[in-house]
Amino acid sequence: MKKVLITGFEPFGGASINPALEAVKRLAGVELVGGKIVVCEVPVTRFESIDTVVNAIEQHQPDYVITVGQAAGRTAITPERVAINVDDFRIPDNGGNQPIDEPIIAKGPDAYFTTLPIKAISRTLQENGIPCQVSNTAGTFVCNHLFYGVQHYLRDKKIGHGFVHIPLLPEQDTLGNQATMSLETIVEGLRFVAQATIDNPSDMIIGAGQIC
Ligand code: PCA
Repeated sequence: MKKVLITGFEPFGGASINPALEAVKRLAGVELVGGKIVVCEVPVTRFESIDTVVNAIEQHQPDYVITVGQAAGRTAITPERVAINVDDFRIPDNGGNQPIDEPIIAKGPDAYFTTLPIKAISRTLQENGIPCQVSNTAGTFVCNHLFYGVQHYLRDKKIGHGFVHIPLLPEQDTLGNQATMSLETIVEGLRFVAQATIDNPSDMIIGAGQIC
């Protein structure tokens, strides 16, 4: 029986809702084939976000960790390929921090790749009718910060981890011109992300590259 820790960020930037938090509330305790989901809520604050997830990892001792955040403008569930060692915040985080071009870990490697099977995950969701594509940037705000920090903590441990961005919920699209996804589809999609992670100890070799 594998344990999958899925984490969701609280609202940020003056918003009252974050689909990541809404989704993890519904995923708490959900059974998978050969596994079970545990969850935790994460503050949108640099360093505190990493500490929160590291504490949850030490408490739950999961086999896999899937950190999740919202990405306005995304039209699909997007497993991230890479985390980079830089904080360049366009807006302050929930602690009022707004670093510009600061490393997350001084003298850390420039980047860490995901250790989740993102190609197999994308195929699984697509086959189940849920829009999904690999993303090659998690931005430079708290989502990338958490992705990098947790990868750094896990660098010598046998626990798979990756970050997944999800679209806005329909109720967040107050101007009616943004891409959205229903909470039901996001929850179902994240359940498939967890199941595909358990089912694919090594990733599939499937092209998912992009040409700029
Ligand atoms: N999205 C932000 C931070 C928290 C969240 O849900 C980001 O993409 O960095």
